Amino acid sequence: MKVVYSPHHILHNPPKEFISSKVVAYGESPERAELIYEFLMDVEGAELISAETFDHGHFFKVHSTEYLEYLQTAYEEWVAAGLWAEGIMPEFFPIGKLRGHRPGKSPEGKAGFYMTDSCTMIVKGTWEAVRYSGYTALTGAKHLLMGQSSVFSLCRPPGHHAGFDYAGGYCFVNNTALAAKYLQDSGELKSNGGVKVGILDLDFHHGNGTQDIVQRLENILFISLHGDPDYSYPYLTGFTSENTSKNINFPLSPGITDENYFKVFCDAVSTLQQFGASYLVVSLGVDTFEKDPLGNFCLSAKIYPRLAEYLINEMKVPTLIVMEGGYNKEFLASNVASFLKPFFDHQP
Ligand code: SP5
Ligand code: ZN
Repeated sequence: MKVVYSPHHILHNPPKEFISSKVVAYGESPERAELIYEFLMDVEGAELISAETFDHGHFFKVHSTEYLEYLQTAYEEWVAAGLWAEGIMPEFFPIGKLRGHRPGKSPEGKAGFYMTDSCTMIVKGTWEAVRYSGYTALTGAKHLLMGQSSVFSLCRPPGHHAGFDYAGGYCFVNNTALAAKYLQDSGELKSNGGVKVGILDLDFHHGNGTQDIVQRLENILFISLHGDPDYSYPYLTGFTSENTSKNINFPLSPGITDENYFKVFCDAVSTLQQFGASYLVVSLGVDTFEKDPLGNFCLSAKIYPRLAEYLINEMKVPTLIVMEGGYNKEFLASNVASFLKPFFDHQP
């Protein structure tokens, strides 16, 4: 099975984040992707390939023009204005009436307009890393269209908290949405008909950005299993009250164990089957693991191959797996590899 990777992610290495009222080392580090990459190098069945570049037109289908321009120019503007050269962290979070309708001209105003939290920082190399993370997802999607039954896109930075016009939760470009839209458009060209794409988000956190983007698209169903937002980031989204014909949220209680999680997972898969997805994109986060520092679930390492096996046997559609979160460095790579193992073994 092909595993797509690009070393450009190391250019995105923010020094710190502000979390729970404390300044701490940035939790989403280059080491994360490196650990997974190095682990997979020794796994039989993993064929490592490099990301190709793509036309930026694909990015504009899931993000606003103004927001993408912001990502490309923000750091230079920030430094030119004499602000902190290490990176951009918003100091101002405009809500309601304060938000206005335009970002204005100041770098501070733009940061507040386009960024949702203080655990996400834009540094000098962020755009370069982010666009290659998008290319990594697109390369994976391209290989599915070329006939692969499954591909793993080792994206970093992650993407599922990035909305149509905002960054947040360590995410800037929504890699999963980008790949889903690309699969749909290119799949339509191939088949001359409407192509449905299912997105299954297994990261511990609600994929608020993906939810935001799919509302603007057709024939994509987004299903997310995540920690109940009454206890977990992103706190204000991920409730069942947000469900539409385009997204279904499954908020789950702190401490949930393998059996209860698996039951909900089976319901989610059955809904995707009824929807009739021709392609599946999995937003894979292993911050659902019992020892993850950001999650509060009690899932064991054994759940991951079980989930993958079930997806393969039940969905039977080409599947792209896109990397999202997971922060326990001791178990990150092995948990990702355990999820991928059934896909490696099922290659025709
Ligand atoms: C992609 C992804 O997984 N992004 C997650 C961003 C979460 N950032 C804020 C986390 C706040 C966690 N506080 C929990 C402390 C538990 N000990
Ligand atoms: Zn997460």
